[in-house]
Amino acid sequence: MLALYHFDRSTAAQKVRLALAEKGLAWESRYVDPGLDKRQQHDPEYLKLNPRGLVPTLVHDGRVVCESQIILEYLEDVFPSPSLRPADPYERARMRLWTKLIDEGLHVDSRTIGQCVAMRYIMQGADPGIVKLHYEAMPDAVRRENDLINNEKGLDSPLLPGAIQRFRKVFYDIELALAERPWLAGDSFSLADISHVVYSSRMASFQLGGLLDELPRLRDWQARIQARPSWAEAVEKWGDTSNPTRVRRGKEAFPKIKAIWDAS
Ligand SMILES: N[C@@H](CCC(=O)N[C@@H](CS)C(=O)NCC(=O)O)C(=O)O
Repeated sequence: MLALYHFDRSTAAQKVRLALAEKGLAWESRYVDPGLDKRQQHDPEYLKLNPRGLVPTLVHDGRVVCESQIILEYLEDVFPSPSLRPADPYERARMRLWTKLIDEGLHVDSRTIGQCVAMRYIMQGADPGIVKLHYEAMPDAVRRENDLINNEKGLDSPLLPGAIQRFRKVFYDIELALAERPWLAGDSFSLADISHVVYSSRMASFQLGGLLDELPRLRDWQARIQARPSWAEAVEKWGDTSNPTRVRRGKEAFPKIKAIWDAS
């Protein structure tokens, strides 16, 4: 039996749900509510499964697997068909060069952008005592320190330009790769595509999709993935919600983010 601890808009959870949907696997949902009034990711019982207090966590026949990129590979090893890893070892290596980027910083960069653009306003609007409790309980020190800087400085955060520059570089690399082949790792849709598309699509939910207008192949690739049945099942059904704060603050932030992007 497969159970997934996750929440709706989490990019890391979206990846795993996409892989599960592509493979047609049945799974039980264990929803972890990250709302400031619940913070279920910090529940002691959940921390026993995932000591970093993050989603997703997969439990397969009682065995716990954390970290979305590791979960993707685990699912591939245990449920190899249909395959989301190229058969050719060279293409497989190429796939892993792409997926490696996520844990080298891209996921953290995505959080920085979201926090500076919109999430800081949610924190600012909340009861300061609850926000304090939230950060005191957060086990991941890097995430906590980044958030505190980003919440305070917003679009002037020293962490923001680097995050945007790194995304711009990866998106341009994707554009170049797609000039030669239909999918990131080669001829077949793979974990590389799943791992990256959740970040490019997240740009739109922060009203930053316009940054991608200059990348037509990336846009086409994203549209091809979003047309797959797995997207409706794994992402849309759960709601990659563009809530009013994200929409309003994203629109306000766009000119400044675009200026950093253009200067990169
Ligand atoms: N490296 C981890 C990152 C997971 C992660 O950042 N999860 C976020 C949602 S995308 C989360 O649980 N956030 C809750 C929090 O920060 O308290 C993975 O890939 O699984």
